Amino acid sequence: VTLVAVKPDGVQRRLVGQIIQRFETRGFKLVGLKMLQASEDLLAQHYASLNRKPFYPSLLRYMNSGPVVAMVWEGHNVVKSTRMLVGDTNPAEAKPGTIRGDFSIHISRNIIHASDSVEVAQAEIALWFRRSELMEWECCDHGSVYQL
Ligand code: IDP
Repeated sequence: VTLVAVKPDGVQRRLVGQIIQRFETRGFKLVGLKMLQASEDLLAQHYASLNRKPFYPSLLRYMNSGPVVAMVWEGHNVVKSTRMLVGDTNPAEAKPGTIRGDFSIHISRNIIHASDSVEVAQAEIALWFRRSELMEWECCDHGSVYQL
């Protein structure tokens, strides 16, 4: 499982539907979804590893500037595959066909977050979601997406 969040610029630009569609059509399973205004406390924990970067204060202001849509996606190799779907952190380096490469231009407004390792994903999901907000369900097309 991995954490994905449409950042405030992605919500403002009405890209939520297109972003969800990319994960659904790929075959991943949605197990958590909510819209929220991220608190400064949540964001400080989420971006703790970046707190010495010069862009950190503006990053927190950006992420706190409006609602975000947080999601948890499940599937084979989902952390790595999601990073590939999302594209490079800097949209100028992100390939066309990736979410950042198709929908964004500047690193400070790159529209989406995705966990960058399995360990980080576990910690981020625990930070953003309660256990009761995560659904366990069977996709009826499981045998068509994966080898039986
Ligand atoms: P990631 O989001 O691809 O995992 P990180 O290096 O963890 O990339 O950076 C977190 C977020 O901080 C980026 O998605 C971007 O919004 C912002 N950021 C990273 N580097 C810069 C920068 O040089 N200028 C402005 N914002 C940046």
